[in-house]
Amino acid sequence: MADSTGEVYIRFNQDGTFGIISALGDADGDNETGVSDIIALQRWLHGDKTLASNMTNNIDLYPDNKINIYDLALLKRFIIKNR
Ligand SMILES: [Ca+2]
Ligand SMILES: [Ca+2]
Repeated sequence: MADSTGEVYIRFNQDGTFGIISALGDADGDNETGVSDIIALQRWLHGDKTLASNMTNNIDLYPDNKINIYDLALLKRFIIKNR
C-alpha cells in the first residue's frame, strides 16, 4: 500500500544503475521501517524467506546491488537511530 505522501526516492548506484526506494529499510513491504524489517532481513539472509523483488532497493543500504550482512548492520543502526 502506498503511503499518503506517495514520495519515493531514487538511489543511484556506483555501477550507474538506479533503484526506486519506496521506504528506506523496508524489508517486509508494509512501507514502514521498524524492527519487523530487521527480522525479515535476518530470516532472508538465513534463507528462510523470500523478499519481494522491489524490496531489494529499500534494503540495499550499503549500495552495492547485493543484500548481505553489511545491509543488515546498517539497517539495525538506521532503525536504532530513528526510534
Ligand atoms: Ca516494514
Ligand atoms: Ca548492499
